[in-house]
Amino acid sequence: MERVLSLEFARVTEAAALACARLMGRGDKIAADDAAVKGMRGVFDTVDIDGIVVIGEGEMDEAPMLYIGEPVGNKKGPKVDIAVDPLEGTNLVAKGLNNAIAVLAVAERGKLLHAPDMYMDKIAVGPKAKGCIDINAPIEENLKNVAKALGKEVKDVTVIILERERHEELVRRIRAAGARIKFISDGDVSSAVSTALPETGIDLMVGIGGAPEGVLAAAALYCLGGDMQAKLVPYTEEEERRMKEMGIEDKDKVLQLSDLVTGDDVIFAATGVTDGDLLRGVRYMGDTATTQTVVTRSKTGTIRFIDAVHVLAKKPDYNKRGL
Ligand code: VTB
Repeated sequence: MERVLSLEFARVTEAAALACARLMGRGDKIAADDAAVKGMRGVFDTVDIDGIVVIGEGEMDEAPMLYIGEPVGNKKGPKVDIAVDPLEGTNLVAKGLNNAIAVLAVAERGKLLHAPDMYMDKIAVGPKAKGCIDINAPIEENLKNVAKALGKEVKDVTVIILERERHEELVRRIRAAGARIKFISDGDVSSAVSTALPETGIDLMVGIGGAPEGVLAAAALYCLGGDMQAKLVPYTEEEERRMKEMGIEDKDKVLQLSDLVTGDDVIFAATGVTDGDLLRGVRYMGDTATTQTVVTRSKTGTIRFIDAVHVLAKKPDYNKRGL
């Protein structure tokens, strides 16, 4: 992929964020998601790629846009696979809470796990703790190993985890081990990525979240030099069937970072919708709106934060009004 494409992908996530951020706090997560999808879809076709959505808004019959298998881009560029979540954290925007982002990842064709919409157990860390995690080991052991890799004690380690009943036992054990916990109500892509950026103060992400979100997080960690392991968690027979269809015979199979994403050229881009640990959200200044985006590319590992001022009068409608 041409390196200049990174900037194009930043434009795509910016468009999604601008389109849905107006709907912050309206209590309507469906409208917010729709707006983000339209914003993202609108810009994609101006990008010089021959892309296929492999992780998106759902199957073709469920989603009108950005469905799995949908071609995106103007076909004038490289053949790539694309994972998108135009609004990761629809509830967060609906309630005006922190950490909603618009996010995508791009890799060469066939290099992203085509994770279906089911749950995934995940553990993720930044570059300093790479190689020190084991999803099958007790959490106490992971905490010790991550603390050691980071040159601190377990009591100084901050773990980020989705606040869900299914994590009660895990939380009890993390507390007993003495580590710090930051709970999130949604948005485990941004939380996984935070582990790779020391200024966020987050050291370890654990717990069960969405599988598509897991692949997006893995793409970011792949670019940033972090680490992740995962296991699919199928709850129904249908999910089990879909897991097997993907060539994963056994739900206990540990997916390494390189099983989730691989290849020489992966790009990850995310724009803040609401303020968060990772990114500032969209701000409206009257005639303009500001966005903050992070873009990173596996080839170089450069992390670029892009602050943009958008002149709203010059934007297409779907970016102005959150339609
Ligand atoms: C997470 C989180 C998402 O779903 O993957 C979570 O990152 C997992 O599902 O923002 P449950 O909400 O069912 O626990 C979201 O919260 C929503 O897609």
